[in-house]
Amino acid sequence: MSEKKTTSNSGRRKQERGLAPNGNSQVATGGELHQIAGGEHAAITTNQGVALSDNQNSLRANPRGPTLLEDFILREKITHFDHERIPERIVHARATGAHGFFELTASLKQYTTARILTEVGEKTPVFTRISTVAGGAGSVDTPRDIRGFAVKFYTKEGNWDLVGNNIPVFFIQDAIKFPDLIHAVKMEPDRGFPQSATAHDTFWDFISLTPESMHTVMWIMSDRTIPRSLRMIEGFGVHSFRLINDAGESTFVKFHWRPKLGLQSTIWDEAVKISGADQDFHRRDMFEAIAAGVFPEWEFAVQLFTQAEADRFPFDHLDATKLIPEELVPLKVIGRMVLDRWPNNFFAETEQVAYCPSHVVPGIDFSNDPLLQGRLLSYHDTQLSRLGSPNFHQIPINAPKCPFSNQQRDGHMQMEQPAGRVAYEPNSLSENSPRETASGFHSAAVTETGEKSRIRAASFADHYSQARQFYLSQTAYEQAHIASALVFELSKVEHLHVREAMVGHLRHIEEDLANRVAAGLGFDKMPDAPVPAAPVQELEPSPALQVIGKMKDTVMGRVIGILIADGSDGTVIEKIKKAAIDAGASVKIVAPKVGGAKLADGSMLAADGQLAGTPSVLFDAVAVILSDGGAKALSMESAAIDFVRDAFGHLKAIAVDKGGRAFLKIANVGQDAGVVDANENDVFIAAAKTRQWDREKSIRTLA
Ligand code: HDE
Repeated sequence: MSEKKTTSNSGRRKQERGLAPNGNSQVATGGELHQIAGGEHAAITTNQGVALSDNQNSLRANPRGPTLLEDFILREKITHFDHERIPERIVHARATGAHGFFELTASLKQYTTARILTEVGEKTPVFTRISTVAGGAGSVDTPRDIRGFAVKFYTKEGNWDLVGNNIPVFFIQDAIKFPDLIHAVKMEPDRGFPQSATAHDTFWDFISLTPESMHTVMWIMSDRTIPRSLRMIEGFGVHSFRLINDAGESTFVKFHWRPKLGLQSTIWDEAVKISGADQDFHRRDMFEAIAAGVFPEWEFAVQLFTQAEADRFPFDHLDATKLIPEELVPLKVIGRMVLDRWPNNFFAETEQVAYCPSHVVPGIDFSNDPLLQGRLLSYHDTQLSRLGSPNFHQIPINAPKCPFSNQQRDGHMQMEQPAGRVAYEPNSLSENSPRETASGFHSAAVTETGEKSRIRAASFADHYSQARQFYLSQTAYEQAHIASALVFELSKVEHLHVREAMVGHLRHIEEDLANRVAAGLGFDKMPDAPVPAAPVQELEPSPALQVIGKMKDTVMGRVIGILIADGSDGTVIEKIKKAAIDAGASVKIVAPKVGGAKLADGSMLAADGQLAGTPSVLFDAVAVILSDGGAKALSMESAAIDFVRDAFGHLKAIAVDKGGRAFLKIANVGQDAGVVDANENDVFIAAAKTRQWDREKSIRTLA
């Protein structure tokens, strides 16, 4: 074949369009810098540093002939691409992460030597990852699920990972049950569905046979598992940990995160619709908040207690299915965390970050909670398989920001090149190799006695008392949501005996709850309750366990959507917008066309969202500002009808002008105290701070 360069037909066509045959605006050769639109660019190279002259065409025997195996450029690019994915986390695969800082506001010097808890005013960098549990990495943000709340503190004394959840209790008491729990909740192995849902047979079958799960079941059926925003969830370390002071004394501690914006949840029907409208609802919300400089913030608080106090609790604090009510051991706020920087690269940071509960610093230690003890093994093991090397700590997101050094060597993807002949300790050959330090990590000196056995402590036997306490602590609205969630979930369970077994457990929690769920499931007789392992205790209700009770009287962090159309009154829109922004909310304009609407005064107002793609589920409250003509035009738009119906159905405040009110009528939407005059901005903002809870009974049958 001739060596002569040929130009293909497509090459000729590109040349006619002013492009080089390879598609670039100018040909780059031999690694020199070349010009394409946008300025000077370094030469694109292979991973060996060889500059590419053509990144658009593979090497072919002739322009229409077979591709040659010789093409190392093609092979390198495709092979790297083939290996781009690493195993996703078996749980907590779907997540949002951000950088920020932790600042201590009150010292715990009396209790611990951990510098991060003693140096008031010191700022420690953090990377926080908030996740769902059951779904895969590409699943939606808003299923009913627990949220993982993992914080890596890059302290001056090493990395401390506090790997918690947005719920203070867990399903099981012993780590050995975790693989079964997760296999039960994940998609069923024969059919590969459902993705990211507890509403299926295998989950409820396992739960119905695991009475210790009942407390967590109450939490997951509550609105805590359908949060409005990741900025509006609490976080809990769940287990008891120990703090150790300079005298070697230890104090038990539970860790808490409390959101500055208060707690807020969605309505179940709303969460379902958000999943369709914006799969990335929570990730986008966090991204937008950080981009706007409205940084997500949490208070950090501790509950501190001694062994003697723990001995008086009506439960065992080593049992992760139990919480310590705030009324029993008050929370002491000691710091705050602010997330102020979005990662540069999702994979490098949010995906590769490796949390391990075993990462603690001197002054912090573990309790004997058998669930925690199992986790101390699991996470490191998981990282070895996911990140593929014992050197995962060298990945920038995982590397401590303080000096670290030891005699561990080699392994896959070793980035360090330690010099010298000494790779052991102790040694006498090196003058500067790392040595032990007296102030280094010490475990709490605890005496352990007793017989080795596979026996659960009798103090772990009470499975219903705190479940009952949680249910009775809720407002009537929240109780109705719990009952309705149970009816929804169990209605998806095909096996009647599983539904019955669950209702049997509910009878120990609260007979009225069991009755409501049984009625919702259409039972004609009440199933028997199982024999409890320990009698149910009557515990004082704890209002701190509510969501509604912990909503803040604010619209900060909330979004108000204003639906407009051609002919809308710009003055009214502007006033609502100003009132909302002054109160700390953000505002989005929704119109039938993204280019905007022509207002009554003839000016154009651009939209932030096009009506069909921006339903009201994306907002906390809405305003409907329409001319009579606009209302009429929108009466033909199902997206507009759904907009107002859903806003009403999801108990949101709605501000309307004359046209807006007419449109509600067309859409057959009722009027109540939450539907306010668009000119009464204060009334609207006040209504937007909450949900119209009383409306719910008039529009939805709850269990
Ligand atoms: Fe986890 N858990 N877990 N877990 N967990 C993982 O580790 C495990 C438990 C939690 O954003 C895995 O790196 C066992 C309780 C969070 O990267 C894995 C047991 C709590 C995250 C693992 C538990 C959690 C994980 C999967 C029972 C709240 C995400 C990927 C003993 C206190 C961290 C990974 C992130 C992730 C094991 C129970 C929270 C498989 C064996 C209780 C927030 O190692």
